[in-house]
Amino acid sequence: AASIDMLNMCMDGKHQKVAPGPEGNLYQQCSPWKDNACCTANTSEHAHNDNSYLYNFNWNHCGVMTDACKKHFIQDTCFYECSPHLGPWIQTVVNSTWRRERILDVPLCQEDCVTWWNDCKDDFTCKENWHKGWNWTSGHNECPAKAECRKFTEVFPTAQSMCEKIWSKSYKYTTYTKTSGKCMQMWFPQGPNPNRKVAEYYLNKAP
Ligand code: FOL
Repeated sequence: AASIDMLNMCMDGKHQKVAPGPEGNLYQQCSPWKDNACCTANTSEHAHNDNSYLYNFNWNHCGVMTDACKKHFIQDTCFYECSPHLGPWIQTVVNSTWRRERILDVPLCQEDCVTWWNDCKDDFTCKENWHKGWNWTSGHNECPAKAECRKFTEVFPTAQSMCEKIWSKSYKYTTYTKTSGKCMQMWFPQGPNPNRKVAEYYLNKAP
């Protein structure tokens, strides 16, 4: 509809607010979004937990995930739940039990993807796509019988493969750097959200 502000909106996911707005406090790694967020304080806190109620997702499905690696998954959760500037990449999902909208091909800054992949090099996983195909009988995701735990770098030979495949193309790998204004930053310091201008760039660039 004409009244939708593509540069300041929330996706219709599982936990996002209906509209973005200030939150007095957001927890730790989600705090950069506190001035204008799609996540609540409660969501931001749970984003930091293992097997959190958000998706009951178990980072430790192939042994304990290292803290160095996990911090990027926490940051990804903050980005996914809190970002008010994903409008240009929000898509309707037809067959989903848990969300009506998703993000597709969000251009991620190269450093954010590469440091994430580098910090997970000592970790293990059994699946390339973390959205689908888990065994949920225990209440959290476990590796399905046929899937063996392998090194992250075997499952994801490149940073690009990890960032693009792990959440079914939520992200698009780019070679743009954080100062370019042409890629979205998962990590940014407290202050004005640099991703608004990036969303504006892609919105106006669209055919
Ligand atoms: N981060 C980003 N950047 N993009 C995302 O889309 C994203 N999504 C999640 C977390 N961080 C994200 C949510 N993760 C299931 C698995 C993972 C998950 C949410 C739900 C799940 O229930 N999978 C079932 C299939 C459910 C269905 O598709 O209906 C499974 O088979 O394992």
